[in-house]
Amino acid sequence: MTESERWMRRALRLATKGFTAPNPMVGCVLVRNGEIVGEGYHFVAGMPHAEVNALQQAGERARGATAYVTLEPCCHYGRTPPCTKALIAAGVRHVVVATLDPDPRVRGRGVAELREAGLSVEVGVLEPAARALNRAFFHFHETGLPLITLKVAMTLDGKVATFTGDTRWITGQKARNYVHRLRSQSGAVLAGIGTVLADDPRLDARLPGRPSPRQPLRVIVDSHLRTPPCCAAIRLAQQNPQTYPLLIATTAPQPPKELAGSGVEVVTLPSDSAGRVDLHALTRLLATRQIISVLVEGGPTLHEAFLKAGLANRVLFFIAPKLVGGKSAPTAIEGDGVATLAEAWQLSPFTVRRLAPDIVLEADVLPA
Ligand code: AOF
Ligand code: ZN
Repeated sequence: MTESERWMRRALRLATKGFTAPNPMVGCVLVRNGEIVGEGYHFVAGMPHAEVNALQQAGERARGATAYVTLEPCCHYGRTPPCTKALIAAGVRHVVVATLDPDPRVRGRGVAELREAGLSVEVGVLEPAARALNRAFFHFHETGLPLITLKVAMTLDGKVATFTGDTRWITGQKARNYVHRLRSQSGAVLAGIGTVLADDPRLDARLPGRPSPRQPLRVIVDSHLRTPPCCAAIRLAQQNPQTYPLLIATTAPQPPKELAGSGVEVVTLPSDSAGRVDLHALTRLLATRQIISVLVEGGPTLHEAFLKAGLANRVLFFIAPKLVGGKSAPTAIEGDGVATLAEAWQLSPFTVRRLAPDIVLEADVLPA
């Protein structure tokens, strides 16, 4: 590993501390004479960028330093001023960038501006890792759609509930904490009406040791508006609609009176051929709201509908070392399924992570 790669690896690690959607996670390390003089990361959208935090820590010591940044420094006025100007003003001499920024407001112009100001810029150090870190951000700016992940928590025999409907809990504490972290990093968390009626989920992010983590947009896919007005997800929105926004996606033309003024947004969307919410229309709607990643938390009918619509990009299966059996106990993916193995949704090879006692399997859904 070269010296540049070592510093970049440190910057990548720092970046993962952020909860930045719809912004990318970015880390920055400032090095002078082989020593770190400042480092920082982007914590949450609307707050200063990684470079600005690192520069603030370095103060005068940034003069003549090399900046290792996991993403091309921005050159636009967004929620915050451009990082290029801050780096130039601080007297940074060299900038090492892992990958260019796909945001149309930047796209190479950040690097060009730094070079015009006389800084030397190197691009491409640990690029694959930097792209993987912000996969949703790249996916969104390259396709115009959010990255959609199907999340399942199941027993080893593929059940997501017992035959009586018991679901609490299938996986252990570590796996559940991990899911809350994912929720906090996701643009939106989705659940189908079946799951809302069966489990009454809050769909918020709760992180141990963090009293007010960033919250995703919560979405209930409810074709015929059966969401009970007193369910936990709605109560949360009523208490604090700014922090806990809730959107109900339906095909029903008229939102019921009970929901008016409750802090819940009801959106009527076109229906698919089965009379359910058209998931393409829903995905496009989320994209217009700058939702770059969506965690679909079930249930099994909604998961199958996302696969059938060709919209699911990846699957994340938490598998608990438990067996529950029961031919009527629901499994991870339901709907009608496919008739033959030739029609099966093909996945990439798994990556495996242990969150004892559970395991997590992750794979991409390959295009049909
Ligand atoms: C950087 N460093 O740490 C981040 C960058 O609304 P704003 O002002 O926060 O701008 C968001 C855009 O800035 C985002 O889409 C991406 O292009 C860039 N993010 N750039 O130089 C950072 N988070
Ligand atoms: Zn910036």
